[in-house]
Amino acid sequence: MDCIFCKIVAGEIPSAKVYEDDTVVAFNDLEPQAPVHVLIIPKQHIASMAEIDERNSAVVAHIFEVAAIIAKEKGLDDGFRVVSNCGESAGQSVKHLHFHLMGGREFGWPAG
Ligand code: DGP
Repeated sequence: MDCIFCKIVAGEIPSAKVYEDDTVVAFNDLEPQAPVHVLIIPKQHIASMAEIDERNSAVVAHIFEVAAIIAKEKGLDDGFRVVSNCGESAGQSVKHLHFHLMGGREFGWPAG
């Protein structure tokens, strides 16, 4: 499968990893939109949030546990944002489920 994030999981493409365990990996985003911008992804290929169901939803819960760990490690005590773009109109460019963990600046709402 020609998936950039599967290649990062496999170590075929280098990344600046900040966390890894049996089911997920987290690494710095190549085009950071905030002082802290980490992508947290499942090692298993899941195309997007639209493919989450009762068989694979445990990994999403785990990703949120990992997000809290990384946010603490990065000192994001004032707050942070976690976003998953799903589908073209939401701006998803990589078709492997990922959550953007961003912090270190003020964020507007609603997101544009
Ligand atoms: P999205 O647009 O929500 O699908 O986010 C995809 C993000 O992935 C985008 O912020 C840039 C990042 N990205 C794309 N290719 C690579 C890569 O090869 N390495 C890293 N670290 N990030 C990447």
